[in-house]
Amino acid sequence: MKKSKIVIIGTGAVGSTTAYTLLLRNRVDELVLIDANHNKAAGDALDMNHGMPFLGQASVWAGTYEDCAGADIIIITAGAAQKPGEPRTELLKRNVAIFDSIIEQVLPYNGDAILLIASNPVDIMSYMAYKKAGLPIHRVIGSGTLLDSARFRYLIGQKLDIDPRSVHAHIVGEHGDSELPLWSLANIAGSKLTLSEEDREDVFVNTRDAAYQIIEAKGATYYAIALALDRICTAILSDEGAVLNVSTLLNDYHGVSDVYLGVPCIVDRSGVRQVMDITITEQERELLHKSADKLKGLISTLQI
Ligand code: 6V0
Repeated sequence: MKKSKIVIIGTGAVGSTTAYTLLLRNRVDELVLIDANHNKAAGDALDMNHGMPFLGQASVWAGTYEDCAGADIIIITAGAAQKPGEPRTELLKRNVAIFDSIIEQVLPYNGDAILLIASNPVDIMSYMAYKKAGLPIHRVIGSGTLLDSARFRYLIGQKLDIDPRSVHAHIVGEHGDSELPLWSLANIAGSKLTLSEEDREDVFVNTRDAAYQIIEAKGATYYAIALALDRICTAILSDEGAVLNVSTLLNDYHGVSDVYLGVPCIVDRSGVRQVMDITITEQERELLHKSADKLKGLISTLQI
């Protein structure tokens, strides 16, 4: 059987937690950690290898771009941290430069892998990676609103005392401030949610602002995003055809085109096999357009 190989570029809080999650869940045979700070990646690899007597058989090492050869999935979680007082648009420009250089270094060794982007702003970085790499759309995937949808489902589950795995609900649009809840589709076993307007507002605000709350409390968010990335990798490696709210390039999706946004997609071994055709309300459509326009405005400030 072909061994599965995943490369993680950027082994900070998100990258290293994702690596650990993939190992714990036995998802991967070969795991390569690449970071501009090679010592950090080497330390992480050593630390994880010391857990092998408790885990089983997986090879983990701190590598170089040559090690991208033969990888099934290349996850990019590298990013510059915001400097005090630095505007987001400046941070965006620095992150675009980092992505430029990463993709330039990956492509000579692997043009066949699926690129899975988590670095923020994830929808713009995914669009940028798609444009830069020249790979088919279905093989450049952003983590999108999968994490936001998980937060949403968890919070709805808390309100109704229902297991979040039994809550079907979607956040779409930007992974960020302009995202929107699709209340019109939210259901539990096909039944509409019995939540008051007040509860809905509370659930959505806490979903949208979750990252701010966690960063305020401990500086970074990494456990739930690591599980979300693991979920996407599993859907790909096991050829699942799972419906996940990942970020993909939209083409006349409720009138939105030429921007990456998180929407329900069917994910399998090919990557994003298909964007789900869903029915949304006029109000949801308007909010989706606003989210797209915001990202397009930011993209227009970049040289892509
Ligand atoms: P971090 O802990 O600062 O790690 C970033 C890592 O990237 C560091 O180890 C750097 O050394 C490394 N790095 C920087 N430049 C390069 C380069 N050119 N090549 C290789 N490595 C490089 O950040 P953290 O891990 O907390 O976050 C990483 C990214 O994920 C950020 O952009 C976050 O905003 C983003 N997140 C995205 C989420 C999502 O839902 N998509 C969720 C959480 C965080």
